[in-house]
Amino acid sequence: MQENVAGARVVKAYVREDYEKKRFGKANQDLVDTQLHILLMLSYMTPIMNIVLNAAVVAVIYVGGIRVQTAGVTPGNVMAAITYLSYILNGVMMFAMIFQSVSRGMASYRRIKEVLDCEPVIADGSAAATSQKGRVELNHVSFAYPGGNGEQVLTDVNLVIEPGETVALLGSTGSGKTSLVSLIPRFYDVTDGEVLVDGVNVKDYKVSELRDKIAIALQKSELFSKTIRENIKWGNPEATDEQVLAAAEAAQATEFIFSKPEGLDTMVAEKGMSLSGGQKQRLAISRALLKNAEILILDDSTSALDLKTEARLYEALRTTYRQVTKIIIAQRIASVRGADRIAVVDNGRIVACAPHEELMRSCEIYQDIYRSQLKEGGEIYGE
Ligand code: TTP
Ligand code: MG
Repeated sequence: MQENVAGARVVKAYVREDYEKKRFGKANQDLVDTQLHILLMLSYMTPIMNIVLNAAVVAVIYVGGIRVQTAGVTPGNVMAAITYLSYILNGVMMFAMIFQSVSRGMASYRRIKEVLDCEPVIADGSAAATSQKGRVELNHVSFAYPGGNGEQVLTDVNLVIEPGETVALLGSTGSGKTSLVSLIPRFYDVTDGEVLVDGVNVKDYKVSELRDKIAIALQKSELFSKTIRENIKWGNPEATDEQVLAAAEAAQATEFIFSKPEGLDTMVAEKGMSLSGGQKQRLAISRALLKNAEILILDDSTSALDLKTEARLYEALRTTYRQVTKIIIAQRIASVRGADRIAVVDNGRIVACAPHEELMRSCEIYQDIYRSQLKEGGEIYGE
């Protein structure tokens, strides 16, 4: 149900209504079958119990009748025996009912306990504060997703990013860029090697302290059904309106915000449905900038912006947020050629990490990407 309601547009676009109806019907039928099976079993139980009870009563009357005639038992005794017998059998029947409830309860209890007992894998450490601000270091990092098929996503990654530096991650889709940056705020723990932020292993930080240092705009921007102002202030609830506007300005979002009649008070529909892809991305970047963290991570956050807007955004980052360490993931060379260094990610490895000009001279993969993008649109230089 939920999938179909949320994905209504896709279902309609691909004219899969009938297919989805059948799928839903099948799921429903499964439920009906199971319930029917249980009810059928239960409905056998009552008559069987009744037959047993009444057969027992008949037996008592039969045996009691003979005894009344031959052994001097009184009819009152036989009646009493019948009453006791039905009490006992009623008790047994009740017990069967309770047993059924208890076994259901036990099954539910086991499932609930599983959730309650679940220990968070990412536990707090106890690191002392350091004087460094915004240094990121990855030492021989290897990583595979927990619960995955054990496939190595990152292999022996080494990367040092100095405070204030802008490093871009460039690589084909699925090469592991998102996975690499999600190790920095410790969304996952590395399988091998270590990740250091400001010289301290991320495992030694209190998780909330570590994440306070990092602002991240995710690849798929999450917006809430609130006003634009509240959505941006998510990054820093205490921010004033001026700070909100400054962040939006740097993210090149003010223009579209003020083209709306209600400006910052414009309501955003659920999941940002009322905004275009690029508008959503710019709000997500505004939110990340407002957090004012030491490290800023933009995961493919400008993919829906045109090159001019993107260039203005990076210019603002360079000037206004000069001291912030910036890690920028992008697909287009035009987006990242101004970065201090570009790390080329290929199949879970960093194959080269240098400024644009040097990569153009020495890195074959980079040259390949450059050529393919030049062919597609010739927009390599942005402006
Ligand atoms: P990503 O790190 O998501 O690759 P990417 O960010 O470079 O790709 P894109 O440009 O499209 O954003 O994925 C690397 C591999 O990890 C990929 O094979 C899929 C796998 N993976 C998981 O198994 N679980 C996950 O939660 C994610 C995000 C990726
Ligand atoms: Mg990604």
